[in-house]
Amino acid sequence: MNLKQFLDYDNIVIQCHDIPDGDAIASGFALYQYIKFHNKDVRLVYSGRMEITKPNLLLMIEHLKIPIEYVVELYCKELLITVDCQYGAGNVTMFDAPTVAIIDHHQSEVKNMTLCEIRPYLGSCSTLVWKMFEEIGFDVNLLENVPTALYYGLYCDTNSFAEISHPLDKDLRDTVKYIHSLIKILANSNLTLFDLETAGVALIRAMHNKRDNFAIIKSNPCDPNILGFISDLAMQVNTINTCIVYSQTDDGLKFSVRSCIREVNANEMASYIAKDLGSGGGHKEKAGGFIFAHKFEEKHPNLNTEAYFLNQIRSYYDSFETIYSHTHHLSLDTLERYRKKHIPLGYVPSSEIFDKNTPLLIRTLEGDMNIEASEDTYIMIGLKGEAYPIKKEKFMHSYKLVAETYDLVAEYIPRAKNKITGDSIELLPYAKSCIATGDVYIYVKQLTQQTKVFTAWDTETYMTGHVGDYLAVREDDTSDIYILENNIFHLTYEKVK
Ligand SMILES: [Mn+2]
Repeated sequence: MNLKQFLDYDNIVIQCHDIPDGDAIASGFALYQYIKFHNKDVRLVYSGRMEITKPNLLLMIEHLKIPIEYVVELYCKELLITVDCQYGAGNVTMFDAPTVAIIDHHQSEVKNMTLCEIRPYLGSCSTLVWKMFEEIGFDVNLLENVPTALYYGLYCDTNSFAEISHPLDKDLRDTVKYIHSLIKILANSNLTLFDLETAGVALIRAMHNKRDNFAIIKSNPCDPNILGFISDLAMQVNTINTCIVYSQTDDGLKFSVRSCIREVNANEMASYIAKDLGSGGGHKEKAGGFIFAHKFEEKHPNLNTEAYFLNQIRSYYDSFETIYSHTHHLSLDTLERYRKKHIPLGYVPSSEIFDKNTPLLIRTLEGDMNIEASEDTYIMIGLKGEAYPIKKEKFMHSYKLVAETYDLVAEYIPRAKNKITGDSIELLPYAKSCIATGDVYIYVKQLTQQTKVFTAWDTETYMTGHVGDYLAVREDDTSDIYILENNIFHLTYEKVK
């Protein structure tokens, strides 16, 4: 679906979910301004049990002049668009409409809708609307107050950007022109005095685990961003390395996760905690997630929530092995020898796109990576858009350059950002093709346990290998230990007799 399709209608109502949050209001407002810009009749509404009371949202509506209306009944003449939610779902009041469209970033609950755009991998619906503007070549800056609204929508849905994970979310955050002073006011109007008391009560009940130095804190029901506030405070304690703060909502458990040690990424721990019961994700140090009540009851009918979180975190800590490349010794005779196949890959000499010594942030679907541009550093681009640095000497030894143009189709094309100027470019236009010379040999072992590897390249960030992935080491450099994802391994390597 693209946004121009809405312009076929003259009468449009945009509906946010009940008890709208900053993201629903922002994405609804952005669509409202776009449709208004094209001189159509448009309304922005929400319904449900109660009207908005949160201080930050009231300020947002006032300062950005958002004409959102609270309704209990609705007459929709032509088109109804639900944003940040799906028509027919439990969190949005259902009104009759001749035609319905959906724009959302939650797990899909609807089928067979023609006007429907759902991208559950995005951190906010604001990101989705922003991306849809970009896809039709519409400049979002033409719409008054919309850039600031979208920025704040993403800010709200990702716990102040702390739990941001998809590169498109980061692109919105880094490129949109927002009003800084207003965001600062909104960001500092989150709590009521009652919320402050809720945080205090929760902190008194903190449970601390000595073996792994984590804390579990149950809070009374509260707004999700209070959970982040409580966990940030708990993390200040010297014996707390990771923590989880959670509270009950109408349909499940909302939780926030923090980590300050390099061996545990908070996003990974969040996804482990929610495994099979919901979803979790975010950032290395800050993450969050949700567990559905009905799934929890079905799987753990006799378990209380404290016990569940305690078991899950303990079993998370027991679930992985950690390898520090520079001190680890792998004995090659227990491993199998493989050769790299002759498939064209992309590469970009870092000094051809940025000046020497420029600190760069390479953004890929798998995450951000920090390197420095130099004549000696090349960036390789893999089959799925994964990118990684390689020393020129090693590159020259392992690949030969080929004339064909390099092309890549992937969910996200890797980008490089100059950390000094903030300029960000797609790597694809600069990429050239190369083919392995055939004398790249590695030794591998299939993993039977989750393994975290601190590579020689980056001693601060681990690569995670899951059961079925491969632990690999280069024949010509046995300190270069890393992880190869199962299907990438099979696509790129072949066994040697
Ligand atoms: Mn949202």
